[in-house]
Amino acid sequence: MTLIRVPKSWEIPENQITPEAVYFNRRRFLKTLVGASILPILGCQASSDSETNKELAATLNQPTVKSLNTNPAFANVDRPITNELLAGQYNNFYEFGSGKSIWQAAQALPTDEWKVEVTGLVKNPRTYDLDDLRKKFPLEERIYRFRCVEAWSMVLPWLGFPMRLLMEEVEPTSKAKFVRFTSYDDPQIRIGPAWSFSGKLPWPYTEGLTVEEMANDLAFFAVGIYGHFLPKQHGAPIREVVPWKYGFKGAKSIVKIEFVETQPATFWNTLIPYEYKFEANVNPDVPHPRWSQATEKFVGKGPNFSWERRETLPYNGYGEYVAQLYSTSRT
Ligand SMILES: Nc1nc2c(c(=O)[nH]1)N[C@H]1C(S)=C(S)[C@@H](COP(=O)(O)O)O[C@H]1N2
Ligand SMILES: [Mo]
Repeated sequence: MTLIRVPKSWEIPENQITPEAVYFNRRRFLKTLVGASILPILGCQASSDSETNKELAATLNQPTVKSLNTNPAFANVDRPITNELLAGQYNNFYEFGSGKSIWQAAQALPTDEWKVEVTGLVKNPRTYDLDDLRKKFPLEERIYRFRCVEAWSMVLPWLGFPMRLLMEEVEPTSKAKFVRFTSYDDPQIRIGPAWSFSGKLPWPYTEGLTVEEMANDLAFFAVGIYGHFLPKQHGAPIREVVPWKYGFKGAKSIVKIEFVETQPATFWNTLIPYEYKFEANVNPDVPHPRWSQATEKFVGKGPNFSWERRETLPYNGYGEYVAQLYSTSRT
């Protein structure tokens, strides 16, 4: 094996660091150096330890969503649904750590007394509690491709409702051009980093869309996954799902939805604007500044992690739904 000197963190130029990927990649690098199996790095430790496996399964075993219909337009995709145990142990949720293995730490998220405030430029401001989120809007299942900006992908069966139904209830005014989503944040509970090589992390996690994007058929609020209400690691009790955009656009554990006039500041775009754009549509032709986006590593049926190399599709395969949003609004 070639001996490579691992640069100290202070020797790595800032432009080589992705906050989203750095800890994971450096861990992988270190493990490779010591000749360890690749499996623990991919989050497979659970498969070899039945106690941990049981604990993981318990976190996923949320109440079942009853009388569920799969929306026929989103019942099939061109690849298998990702194994539930794999999706539930390989997550991005920076509030609970910068690695992928946050599922245990995320159990500290307090979801029982949840409230989501819908505010800003709307005719009917509302606050929804947990029961409203689960019962007010008719729930459906949608099987969507999911593409992280880090070039891994999954297929996930979400349960929830189109964002448009919420818009119809709160009625954004004609001044509202954007929406901003804010994730739950309690510095007492958050164990994720406060700083990265690019600066101070702008907690709480925030994301945003244009109101046209939010009104699109695909834009979805998920309250469940795999037939159950959301486990905490997936962003309980409500998160955004916008499958034509990179994964970081989908804020988890939302507490506030705000309609605003100008493009809102968002978490990754504030931290590293040249790497994480506000729009962030999946586009195989536009490389990330430090890696290609032409292909992705797909996590499939399992039961163990295996990474299948696939071509990345423009708009993650959803161009027929969303391409017109961009050709007409920006000529
Ligand atoms: N609040 C919050 N939401 C978040 C993130 C996060 O760190 N915090 N990570 C994002 C990223 S980068 C991805 S890829 C997805 C991961 O969703 P999953 O773990 O349910 O697959 O969540 C997104 N939403
Ligand atoms: Mo991501």
